[in-house]
Amino acid sequence: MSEAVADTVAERFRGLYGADPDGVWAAPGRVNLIGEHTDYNDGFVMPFALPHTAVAAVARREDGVLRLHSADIEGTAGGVCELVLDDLAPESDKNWTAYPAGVVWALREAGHTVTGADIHLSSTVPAGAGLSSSAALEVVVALALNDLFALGLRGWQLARLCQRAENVYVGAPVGIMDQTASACCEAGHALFLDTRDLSQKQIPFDLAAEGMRLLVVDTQVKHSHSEGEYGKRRAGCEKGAALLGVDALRDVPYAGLDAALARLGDEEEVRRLVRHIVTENQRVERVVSLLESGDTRAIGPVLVEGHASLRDDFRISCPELDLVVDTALSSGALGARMTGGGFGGSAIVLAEEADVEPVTKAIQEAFAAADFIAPRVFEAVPSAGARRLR
Ligand code: GAF
Repeated sequence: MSEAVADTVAERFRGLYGADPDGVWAAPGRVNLIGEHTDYNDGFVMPFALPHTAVAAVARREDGVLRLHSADIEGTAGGVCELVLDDLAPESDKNWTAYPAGVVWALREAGHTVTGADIHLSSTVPAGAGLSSSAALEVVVALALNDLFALGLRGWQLARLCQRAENVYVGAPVGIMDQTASACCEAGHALFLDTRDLSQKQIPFDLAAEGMRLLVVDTQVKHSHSEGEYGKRRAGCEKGAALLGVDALRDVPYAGLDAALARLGDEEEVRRLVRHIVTENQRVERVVSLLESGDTRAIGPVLVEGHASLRDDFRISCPELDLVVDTALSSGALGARMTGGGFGGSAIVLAEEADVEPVTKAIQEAFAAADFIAPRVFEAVPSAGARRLR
């Protein structure tokens, strides 16, 4: 499978640039099992990698030029985009090319020697679906350049540089979860990540072996206009931390939540944000301990609590996401919740293998009855993180 993909992408590279690439790399999108919006609060997250990947065929250049091409990434103009490395400047590019160019900019800004590259990219990660298509693009380019320029950076270091590219070059105030997931996840595992110091633990997560499945339901509601709302939530969380006198909301312990909320007085909106973050961190810890003790089915209700908190306290759900969750639960699923940044995108559904068909059918029927666009449903199998294919 990855051999065939690498062949195709290398072949297209040759057609475009008239020479062989130096190598071919892949980096996946991700699904977040639990731990939403906690990553810019120094908290806990638990994503796993999807089989869907961004693939890059890359050749090194020495002349300070970066050439980028993709035939299948949304927003692709079609032709080869040629950039001069010394001219790369934050927020100068509003196209998809800002993600790979931003990575080159971030590497050079951090003092690494990158002298240019020819890149052809192809991706199967659905765009705008809350499954980290942008992080996959960033990480695959970072990994390729790390290898070709012998930079010696580790996965978490690449993730930090990719986050910087997205924060400063692209101009989106995202946290560190998606890039770390794409760079560091392992097949058959979910990644328990402490976003404060990026310490990690791979938690075995093989639902099929236990007779269950995890479905991704892409509502097809694109969340591309959500940056403003995302930034507002982030600013609200930072305000909460400042009012409570802590570095980040991660520092408010679950046992101290009521006291913290009382201190926030009539700051109703900030109180809701704080309550979500503090309870969400605790939910991640509960899920980790349930998985580690082999009580996998018991994570279902925790996912549902997480959805309620995102819907009612953080206020980032939408009718389509709520319909997936409500329908999944009423048709027999073990748990369900929205996943990713919110305002559209995807939900996840945990179900017994035997219930996958009826639950999927019920969701499809409910969407048709509500006159929503038909959702895209697929099984999420925890897959490998970023890697070199050849
Ligand atoms: C988006 C962001 F990119 C992540 O950093 C994270 O905040 C997530 O939304 C919400 O958990 O995917």
